[in-house]
Amino acid sequence: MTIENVTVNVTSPGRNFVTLKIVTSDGIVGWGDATLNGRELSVASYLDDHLASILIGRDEDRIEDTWQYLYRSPYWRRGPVTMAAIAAVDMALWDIKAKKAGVPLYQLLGGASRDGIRAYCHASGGDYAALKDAITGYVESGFTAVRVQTGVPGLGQIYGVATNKPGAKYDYEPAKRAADGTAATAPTEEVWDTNAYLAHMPGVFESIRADFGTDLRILHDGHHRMSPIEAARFAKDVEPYRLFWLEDCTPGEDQTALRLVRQHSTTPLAIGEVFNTVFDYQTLITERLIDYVRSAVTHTGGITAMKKLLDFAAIYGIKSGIHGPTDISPVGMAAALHLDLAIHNFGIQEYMPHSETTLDVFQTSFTFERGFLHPGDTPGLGVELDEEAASAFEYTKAYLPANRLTDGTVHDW
Ligand code: GCO
Ligand code: MG
Repeated sequence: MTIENVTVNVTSPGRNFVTLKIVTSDGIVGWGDATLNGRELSVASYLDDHLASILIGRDEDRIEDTWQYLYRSPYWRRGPVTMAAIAAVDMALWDIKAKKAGVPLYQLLGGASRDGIRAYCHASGGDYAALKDAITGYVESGFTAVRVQTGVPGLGQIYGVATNKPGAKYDYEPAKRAADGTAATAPTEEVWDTNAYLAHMPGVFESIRADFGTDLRILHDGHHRMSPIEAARFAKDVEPYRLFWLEDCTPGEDQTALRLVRQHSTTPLAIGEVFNTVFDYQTLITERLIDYVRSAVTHTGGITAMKKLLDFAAIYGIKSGIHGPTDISPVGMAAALHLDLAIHNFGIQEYMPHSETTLDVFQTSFTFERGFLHPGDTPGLGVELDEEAASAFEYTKAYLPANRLTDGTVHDW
């Protein structure tokens, strides 16, 4: 059989998503996530304008060959747009292969290596009282691992901290529309002060340990904002609070920056959500500078590439921590869960539940119970996009915020 039809769906049920649909000549449908937060239409164009016609007539079973063809044959390689487009094709082909075999995808990846996938959620609050309230809510709902982000005295709204009042909802949305819900025209800007942050955070972790004990897994995201020496000091300062990981402490493109952090501390390090190939990790993995690989299946070329990356990491004792915010669609999330269940070097899975509006459009078979996720046993990835429901939600431009230091200097993400 061959690939007969390739279409790109752009929809915005609460937030923007780009989904690839591949249909084979015998009518099997495969779905792939191509959502690149704040740059969605670039990937939609890459798929529509450059890849769709190449795929028509190809044998849908030749997943490895198709991946290599899409990655190696063009003159231009890598980059988030290209790798998100390749990821969507790859996921859709694995979805088709598993549907044809009549098994959930994890069976084709070697079968389950565990019964459930430990998930971490996002708890945040403008001050410690709100953060504590959020953590308490998540612990009571069964989470055994919590990412904590909080406001810093003297600074206003900070990325990763919910604006919602405590007791309502503790998550934040990683991209912003205009205040009235219509399309944004530019990113909002936030003010950042690394010194104030470094002075404030150790006390927050101390309070969390005092209030929640030693069992709770605590994670924290630095969002690439520290210099190498600042990150080294921070990682050392928070050692007594035994973080599960410190994520993205330095800018992602400088792999050697983490050498300095590693020399000074035993706080476990995670990085990679902005990476898109195994080459972004070459130094980090071979020199054992990190403990967790944070890539998204959606931004790293799909299941084929992610499996190889994680197998490479396994040789060095490095585990997975696959990216799972709301800007990864339920299709991309399902791809992560099948990998999580199958690989041996699973670490933890990020889980930021999608809104009900999103889940009305994407029908999912994955489950979450008492802190653990499972992809379900529906053949394929286990997610179907309801195109009719999706058509009611028009694409609405939204941006991740930018940030500047207190003197107005543009700062790192
Ligand atoms: C995380 C993140 C996200 C990203 C977002 C970018 O989940 O760890 O840092 O909030 O910033 O996915 O699109
Ligand atoms: Mg992150």
